[in-house]
Amino acid sequence: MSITEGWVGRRVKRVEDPKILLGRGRYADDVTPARCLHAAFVRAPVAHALITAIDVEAAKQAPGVVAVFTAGDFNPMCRSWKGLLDWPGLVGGDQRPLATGKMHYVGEPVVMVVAESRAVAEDALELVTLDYEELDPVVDSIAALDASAAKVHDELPSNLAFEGTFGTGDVEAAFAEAAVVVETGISTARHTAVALEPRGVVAEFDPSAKSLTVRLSTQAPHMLQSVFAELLGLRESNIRVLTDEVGGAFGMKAHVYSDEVATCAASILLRRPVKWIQDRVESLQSDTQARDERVSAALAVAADGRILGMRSEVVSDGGAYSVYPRSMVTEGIQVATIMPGPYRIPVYSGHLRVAITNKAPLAVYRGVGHPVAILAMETLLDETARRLGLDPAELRRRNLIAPDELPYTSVTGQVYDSGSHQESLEKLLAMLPAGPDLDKRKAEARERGRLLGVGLACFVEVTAPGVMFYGKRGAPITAHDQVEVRVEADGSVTVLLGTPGQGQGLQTTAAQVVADHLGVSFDRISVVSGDTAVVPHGTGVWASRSAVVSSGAAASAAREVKERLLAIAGHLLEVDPADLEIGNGVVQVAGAPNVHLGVEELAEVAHFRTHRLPPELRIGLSVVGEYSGPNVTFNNGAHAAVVEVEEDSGLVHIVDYACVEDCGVLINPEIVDGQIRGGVAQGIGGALFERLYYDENGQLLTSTLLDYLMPTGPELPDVRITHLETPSPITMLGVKGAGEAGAAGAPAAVHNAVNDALAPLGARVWHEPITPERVVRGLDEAAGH
Ligand code: SMO
Repeated sequence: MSITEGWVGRRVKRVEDPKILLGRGRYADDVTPARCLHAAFVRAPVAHALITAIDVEAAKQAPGVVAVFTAGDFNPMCRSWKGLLDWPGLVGGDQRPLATGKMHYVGEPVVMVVAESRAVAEDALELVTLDYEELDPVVDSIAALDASAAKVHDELPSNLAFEGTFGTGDVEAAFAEAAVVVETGISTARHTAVALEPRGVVAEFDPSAKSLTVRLSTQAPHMLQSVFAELLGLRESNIRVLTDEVGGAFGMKAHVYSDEVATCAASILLRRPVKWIQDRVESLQSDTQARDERVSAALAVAADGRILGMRSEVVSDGGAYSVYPRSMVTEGIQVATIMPGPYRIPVYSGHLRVAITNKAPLAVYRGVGHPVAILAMETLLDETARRLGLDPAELRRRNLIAPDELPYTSVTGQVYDSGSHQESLEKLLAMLPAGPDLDKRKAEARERGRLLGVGLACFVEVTAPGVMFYGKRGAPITAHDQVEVRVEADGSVTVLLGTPGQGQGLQTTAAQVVADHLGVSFDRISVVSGDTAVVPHGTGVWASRSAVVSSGAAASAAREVKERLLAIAGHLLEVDPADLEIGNGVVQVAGAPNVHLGVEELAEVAHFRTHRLPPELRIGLSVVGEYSGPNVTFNNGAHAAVVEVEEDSGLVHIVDYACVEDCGVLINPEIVDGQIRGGVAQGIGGALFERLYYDENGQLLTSTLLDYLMPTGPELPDVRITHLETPSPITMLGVKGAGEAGAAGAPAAVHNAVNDALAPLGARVWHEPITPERVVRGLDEAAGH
């Protein structure tokens, strides 16, 4: 019973924005405690080498330098770490604050200089002499798996971190009976998050209390509280992790980093605050990277276009270390298991190998495997449609899961709880040019020297995974969230989020949910997050989970506070609380609106005039609610790109972008739109621009933003969005995750559009990013030059 205005579903403006827009946001670098020291790192200049000697004496003597640390200083006080989820056979090399014995990738921290200022610390880096003996670099993921390859970690049997096969059924038989077998091979290039705010940490050890306060640009403060305690041997309750604004994270800030642990260790040893703020070169060299995947895949198809079976071969380049705690295999496993997507695929076998190489560690990045899996599947479908002479939309229509098949268990065991797979495609097609109109546009483009193409991509996306995902596999990552809802003495409401709001609008959406479930106005609610000493537990922002899980926790806390308000009001009004209703901050007798009390009056009584209440009444207007979320809930979507390819230069222009997204109940469509647009931009970056280029020696050639191309405003299309709202039957509010969907669908939609443009000339491209050079080469090969 509620007479609320219904804040959920509204395009409420984000409460986070005024602060950020006015330059009052607080990022890691905005806080400098008294007596703070500043750190800089000597990083590995080569990919693979034995460290033979390090001479730090000259650096130590430099004026203003306080300390120079090498591995031996930190190793006795800090445990090594590696991300080993409980996947059979998964191995990884030990990671430490500073390179120990060997250097494993360009950019690995080797020596830490701590000084009175950052400038002094950086200057002193030049005074460190690092001697090393180069080893054979392991750069190519397939060559890395060869028995003759040098080993990245001497203590491991080989460079194979993990091998597994996913899927079920008699794949051989399906291929034997197929009318057509279509095979493709695609690859995506290693890229990285390029957060506007680079990583940064301010560590402050208090030796008297043995407490450590860490201000950190992270998406998982509570996880890092656990991990810092574990690694540094401190009591977890003595560790406080603070994060306010986070200028971009996207999965990249969900791990333990050597340089960040080193900064904490330095503060402990020096008993002074130590700050380290990353620069852009360090970001491109040492942030976790992603999407370094090669996939070959094949479909067995009946003459009418029905898919009979599928197989795939995935080689994932995991880089040098298995990041802690998520490991280096999450992306590869997602690629192999998500590939069947929204299609009815009876049998499937996906074989995955993850290689260890001398590159920066591979980890999760917005979409985690989805962009690659969807690219493999969707390019294969388009190729199949061409082979069968079928319209690509029609081929999809014949294979998409139908409403009456839901819930649907995929061939890799994923349960799609609900969705609108067919409807999404139809709604998308209605947004696109087709038939004679499309033919006309293609002909008109051709007159301008451009090839016009349309590409589709349909997908499902894993969101809000539960404890089975990381917890059951042994990682110190919780899956549930807590939210505290507190009515203050004046009737205003404070909401304390366990999971931090950090740019994705979580504070706004939490306030909308609390407004509805508590029965107060949105404008009376303040939201606090990002301080582990203040807020209840929350696992953090990852896997499109925070709106799903946090909103459940917020709703359950708000409902309990509402019950308490109604009980107090019932006593004061001498009516049965069951006859009361609450909305917009007013409690009234149902059907008798003149008998009412404001929440501020109730709050005043509950705080200061408790003599008016019977002792058995719960007077605390502060409740921590929790929600574990579902095992997993799947969103679905369909994206389309319209591109024009310059025939002479190979340059790709995206002239239109349309998508249909179904993330269940929309808490705030404006915020979801923003999430989709940002994700699409990153997906387009992967499709057309972004590539961390390691040369044959493992040297990173793209360590500035002059070399590492990213899409900017002029390269990005307007994104037209249609929402469908199929509520999840298994989440508390029917909400599904939305944060990664844009990045998931865009690479495939753009890629298919380019190949649709090139196909009339017999050309294709298979590798991302689709650079002009690759397009021209494709056209040249097709023309037989
Ligand atoms: S890439 Mo996400 O933060 O799981």
